[in-house]
Order: sequence, then structure tokens, then C-alpha cells
Amino acid sequence: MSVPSTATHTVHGTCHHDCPDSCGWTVTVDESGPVPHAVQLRGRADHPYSRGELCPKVNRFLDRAYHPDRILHPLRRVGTKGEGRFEQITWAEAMEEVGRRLGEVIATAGPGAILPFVSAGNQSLLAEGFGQRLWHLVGAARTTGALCGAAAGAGAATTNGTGKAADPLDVVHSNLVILWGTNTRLTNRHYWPFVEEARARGAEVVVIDPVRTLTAESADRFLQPHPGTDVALMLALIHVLFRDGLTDTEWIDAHTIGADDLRAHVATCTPEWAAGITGVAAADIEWLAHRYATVRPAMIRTLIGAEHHEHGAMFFRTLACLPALVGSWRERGGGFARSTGVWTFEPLNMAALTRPDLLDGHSTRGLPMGQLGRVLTRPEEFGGPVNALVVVGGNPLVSAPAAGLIRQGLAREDLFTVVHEQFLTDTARYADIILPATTHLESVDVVPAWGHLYIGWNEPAIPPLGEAVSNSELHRRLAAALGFTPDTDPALFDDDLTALRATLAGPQGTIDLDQLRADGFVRAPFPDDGRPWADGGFPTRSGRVELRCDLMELAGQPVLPTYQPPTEDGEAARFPFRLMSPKQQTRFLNTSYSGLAAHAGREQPPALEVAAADAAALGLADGATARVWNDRGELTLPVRITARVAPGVVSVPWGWWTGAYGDGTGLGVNALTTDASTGWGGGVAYWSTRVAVAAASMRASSSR
Ligand SMILES: Nc1nc2c(c(=O)[nH]1)N[C@H]1C(S)=C(S)[C@@H](COP(=O)(O)OP(=O)(O)OC[C@H]3O[C@@H](n4cnc5c(=O)[nH]c(N)nc54)[C@H](O)[C@@H]3O)O[C@H]1N2
Ligand SMILES: Nc1nc2c(c(=O)[nH]1)N[C@H]1C(S)=C(S)[C@@H](COP(=O)(O)OP(=O)(O)OC[C@H]3O[C@@H](n4cnc5c(=O)[nH]c(N)nc54)[C@H](O)[C@@H]3O)O[C@H]1N2
Ligand code: SF4
Ligand SMILES: [Mo]
Repeated sequence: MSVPSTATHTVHGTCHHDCPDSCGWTVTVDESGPVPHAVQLRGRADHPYSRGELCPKVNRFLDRAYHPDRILHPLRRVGTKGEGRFEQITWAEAMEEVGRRLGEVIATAGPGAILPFVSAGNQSLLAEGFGQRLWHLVGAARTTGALCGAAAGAGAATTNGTGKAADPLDVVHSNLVILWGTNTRLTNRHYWPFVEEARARGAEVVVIDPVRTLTAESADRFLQPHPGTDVALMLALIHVLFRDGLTDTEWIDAHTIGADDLRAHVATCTPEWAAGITGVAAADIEWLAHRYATVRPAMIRTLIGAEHHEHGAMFFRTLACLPALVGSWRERGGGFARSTGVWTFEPLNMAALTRPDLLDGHSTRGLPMGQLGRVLTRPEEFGGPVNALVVVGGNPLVSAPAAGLIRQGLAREDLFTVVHEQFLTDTARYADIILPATTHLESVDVVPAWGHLYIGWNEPAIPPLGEAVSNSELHRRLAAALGFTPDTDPALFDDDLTALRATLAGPQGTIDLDQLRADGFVRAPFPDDGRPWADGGFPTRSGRVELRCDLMELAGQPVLPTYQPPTEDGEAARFPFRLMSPKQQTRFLNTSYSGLAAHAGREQPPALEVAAADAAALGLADGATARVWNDRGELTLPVRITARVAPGVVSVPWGWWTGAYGDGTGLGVNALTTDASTGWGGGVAYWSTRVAVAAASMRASSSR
């Protein structure tokens, strides 16, 4: 696409994807035609974090926005659910039908039988928050927990009283960088230059991951624990820290509780003990403990991946103990860094956006986001049925676990499903009504980044294409369809800038909307010296780091960090392999882009990654076809023999639409994954899943 030299202007925005980078972008718009047309999208050169670069996904964002497959008009299903046949209708017809059907559900089963399912498609304030006003007033059910992030935050908060942590960019001050359960170079690519900056000054980079990822390949040292065993590794580190007098006694005495209990608790957690559980050599554990205590400042960087286990919250709870034990919060470039969302939310008034006051004191029905399939198919487990599902910014048939159950639920004739989407996703194919969604080129919003501290403005570059509407406009229209009016319930009809202005008036002072709009970003408040807890002050009950947390007893959890194997390991005889299903494609962002040939066609199609020793034992050659199955489902995939996974672990990439996964169940890898939750925090234990593997020809002999 060439950029015309005349009649263009540029507009600044911020990427909306569920990605820690929240890059700044600049769009060039050609005004010479009848409608403004975006002709170029590039990284915004003066963005302090992304510094002018985007990524292989969003570099082609204009092709996505203008793609001929975009849904640009309301659609009504004419085929069977899942078949994908729809007819175009008017917005008036769509709103009449949606209003009537939701009204019937409210009249017959109550508002708690409506489930709004808002996921990660657009992580902006209006896109995620404004619609809650309507659902609060209606009294609809709400999702609890999350597919992403909830368990990590809750785990860290158990120890520190908050999910807040260090400013990730302070890694440039670190001399030891431990990338623990995060695939930086793929998932957080604009962070890598900051890691390299530390490295150029002499910092050592350690990666801890059960998969030899792109990031692991770039590390100075790589430790490869068995999936879900890191807590044992951490307990052994703690053992060595105490045993060898490497702890910071002064800081521990002043700012923690439970150190003596923890010391006694880890007395038997020797490196040899942990080696037996994790597969990491005892010598490597000794090495890491000594490096961690003596190379200062040392930053642990983690994101989300490690939460996707049955004991995923425990991972973050235990990890948060490590910096406290060596006094690492004393130093800029120390402590640990994870999602920053909670910091950046502090300058914002989220209640002004989502208006929980509209509940008027009523409590609503909470339904676990990670158990959508069960919620839709086993009403008796959840206090009654869900009769209407409103999906906004999500593709749960591909992204939520136990997909077979979800498909069964979505296929229910008595379920009324509305999907607000840009594309005909696997989930949208099950909708009764599809409503067209704008892209971020077409809507105003504010993006509260979660990988750094810069809150970004998004100025729309072009008017909405076709009849697409933003998430906020969707909810204004739904409000009208349900009979609310601006006179009786003005909050439901606030315009975008009014709602944003109210949200920007946070407890730490007001962010001036016009200034933010002019500048494009503003840094959220953070201690100037980069040391949030150098002198303690943790927001726990005790005001200290809770190495022992007595509140955990109420949750039926151990009060001290404890290693527990996942329940599904009990099935190891039938299902010998642990199944990983991580993000793996540089051209995909979750399940977005995998429906576009320009992206999917340039990635390696999904395969079952198997270690050479396992492949040999199973009689599987590279490129052979294998079945992988458990009680939840089955896939048939080509085999890729790889050194990325250790024996006992197999891996299938996630993110592809269901059609890409061979001829198995017609579902993606989440056909196999468990919907068990994460101990606490309401996350999903995707990677506590076990499977059996056999050559495809073995189908008859070893059926499930
Ligand atoms: N290209 C691309 N970038 C993305 C995304 C994408 O789909 N594509 N998705 C975005 C989203 S939604 C998110 S949440 C972030 C996630 O960002 P990350 O958390 O960095 O990514 P994940 O791949 O989910 O998990 C990170 C790593 O954790 C490892 N892991 C899994 N289990 C364990 C364990 O038990 N112990 C240890 N030590 N490691 C473990 C996985 O093997 C993986 O390599 O990425 C974002 N960025
Ligand atoms: N096996 C396995 N499963 C996983 C993961 C994994 O690593 N492995 N990762 C998990 C994680 S970390 C996450 S975050 C979830 C993500 O799960 P989802 O949130 O379901 O994933 P996305 O693909 O981001 O879905 C976003 C959809 O929103 C649409 N969209 C984009 N912008 C807008 C908008 O402005 N409005 C509306 N209405 N729609 C919009 C896109 O077209 C896309 O179809 O998946 C989880 N599932
Ligand atoms: S998807 Fe992530 S890396 Fe790509 S432009 Fe958006 S924020 Fe940046
Ligand atoms: Mo995520």
C-alpha cells in the first residue's frame, strides 16, 4: 500500500490487544475519497515503551480491519447452530429480536439466567467496562475468575496483600534477570530490548520454563522443570537460602511474618528432594539460590503462563516470598515484576466506569468464567440454567477449556446466544444473532496497559465500517432494546467521552482527558525511586509480607507455601503424558488472526510435539500421525519430534481456529484441557491436563 503525498493526516492510537505491550501506533489516513481511508499503520516512534515498533500481528492490522470477511451488518442465524449460515438483517430487526428474547428470559427465569461473557478481545476501558452498567442494572449473572490473570494476581496478593509489583522497566537496573514462566520474546516482545539493555551492562539472564522456548534459547542459563512443579523448586531455593545464611535477616524481621515457620517447613525440602519432583538437577538449584542471593539487584519477571495449573495461584504466592527473603525489595531493579494492571488502575476510577452502584445493593449470580461448558450444560451445579449468553470480545469455543462441553452448551436449542464480533469465529457460528463490532481504528478508548505503566489514548482514525458499533455503543443499543431510556437511566446512555472523563478522575488525582488525548499516553503514578516496598508497608492484614498466611485456612489451603501435585496426576497410568498447549505463533494473538490466511498460512500448522525418547517408545516417526486423547476429547495430529519438551510432556500449540486441528473432534486443543480451577483466584488449570498418545493406526485397540 503506498502512502499518497497529499490529503493525508495522521492519528495516534494504542493497541487494544490482550498483550502486555500496549504499543503506541500512528495511522495515516487518506481523506481524498468520499470516506477517510486508513492507508498506513506504524509504531509510534516516540512511545516510551514500544519505541516505534509493532509486531507481525498488528503490522498487518489494516488488512484485518478492511478484510472482506469482516462482519459489517447484523446477522440472524438461518442454519443449524454451528453450521455458519446467516442472513443479513437491519439493526432495528436485530434489536427487536434481542430485546424480546432477553425480555422473555428475564420474565421466565429471571435476569440471572442471562450471562454476559466479556473476554480479552479489546482491553480498553470502555470496551471492557462500560457494558457493566447495563448488566448491573438488569441484575444479570456475572463471570467470576478469568481465563487469564486472576490466579496470578490472587496468588501474589496472598503473600503481599496486592498483585502490584515492581515496574517491569526497572529491569534495566538488574544484574540478574530471571524470566520465570514467561516467553518474553514471543508474548512480551517489546520487553526484550530492556532485558538486553541490562544484559549489555553485564546482567545474566536465566529462563525457567518446562518448554525450551524461543526465550529459553536466548538465555544464559535455562532450567527446565516438569510443568507445575516450580513450587517444589522454590521451596528448595528457600531451603538453601536459610541453610546457607543467605537471607536478609534484618529486612525479614522488619517486614515479614512467618519466617521461622517457613524455615521449619522447608527443612526437608532439599535440592535433592526438589530434583526428584522437578527434574532440575540439585546442583542447578544450589547454583540458582546462591546467584539469587548474591547477584544484586535481581529481578524475577513473570507474567501469566505459570498460573494455568491447578496450583497456579500457589506458584505466584510462593514466588512472591523469594524477594522478601533476600531483601530484594530494597533495590531498584529488584523484587519481582508481573502484570501492572493493578498499579495503572489506581489512577482510574473504575467504579465511575462500571457503576456497581446500579446494582442498588442486590447481589448477582456469579458463574465461573473458566467453566463455561459446565455452566451451560449442568444447570444443577450452578443453581439453575443460563438461557441467554451475550459474548463480547471473546471466542470461548476456542479459548476456554473443556471445549466439548462448551460446544454441547452452545448447541442447545433453548439457549439464545448473541455474539458481538468482527469475524465469523468458531463461537460466532453458534450465535442466534451476530452484531458487527468496530475495530480499534474505528472507536475511541483508553488502554490501561498491563505490561508497563503507560496508559494510552486511542483516537479513532476512521469512521465505523459498515454498520459496526463499538462495545459501548452496543450496550447503549442493548439498553434501549431492553426498554431503558436516557430519561430514566441516563448512565446507560452516557457518551464515550463523558464516561472516560469520569473514569480518569481517580483517587490519585485526575488525568486530564484533553491532555491525554493530545499526548497519547501518560505514565501511571509509581514511586520515583522505583522501590515500592524498600521500607515495607505491604497492604496485608499484618502490614508485612505474609510468608505464613493464616487467612488461607479459610480457603482450605495450606497457610505456608506448599508443593502439591495436580489431581489429574492420579490418572497417570491411563494418561501417561502431561499436555502443554501454549501460545506459539508470532502472527497470532490468542485466537485472533488465526482465521486469516495471511497469518495462518505463514505459520507451521499445529502438530503434537513429542520428545525423541517418547516418540521412539511409542513407535512414532517425525511426521507420522498420532492420536492424543483423554476422557474429554481426542485430536489427530502430525507428530513433530522436538527437543523443546522433556520426556513425559507433549505439547500442542493453542490459538488456531478449530478447523486447523486435523480430523479429530472438530475442536481445538482445548477439547482436551481440564476446566479445573487454580486452587484460588478462579484461573484455569489448562496445563494440568493429562493425555494418552498413540500412533493413529492404533485407534481401535486403545479406545477411551
Ligand atoms: N505472539 C503472541 N503474544 C501474546 C499472546 C499470543 O497469543 N501471541 N497472548 C497474550 C496473552 S493473552 C497473554 S496472557 C500473554 C502471556 O504471556 P506469558 O505468560 O509470557 O505466556 P504463556 O505462553 O502463556 O506462558 C509463558 C510460559 O510459561 C510456561 N509455563 C507453563 N507452565 C509452566 C510451569 O509450570 N512452570 C514454568 N516455570 N513455566 C511454565 C510456558 O511453557 C510458556 O513458555 O501473552 C500475550 N502475548
Ligand atoms: N489451551 C490454551 N487456552 C488458552 C490459553 C492458552 O495459552 N492455552 N490462553 C488463555 C488466555 S491467557 C487468554 S487471555 C484467553 C483469550 O481468550 P479470548 O478472549 O476468547 O481470545 P481472543 O482470541 O483474544 O478473542 C477475542 C475476540 O474478540 C474479538 N474482538 C476484538 N476486538 C473487539 C472489540 O472491540 N469488540 C468486540 N466485540 N470483539 C472484539 C476478536 O475478533 C476475537 O475473536 O485464552 C485462554 N485460553
Ligand atoms: S499485539 Fe502486542 S506487540 Fe503487537 S502491536 Fe499490539 S501491543 Fe504491540
Ligand atoms: Mo491472556
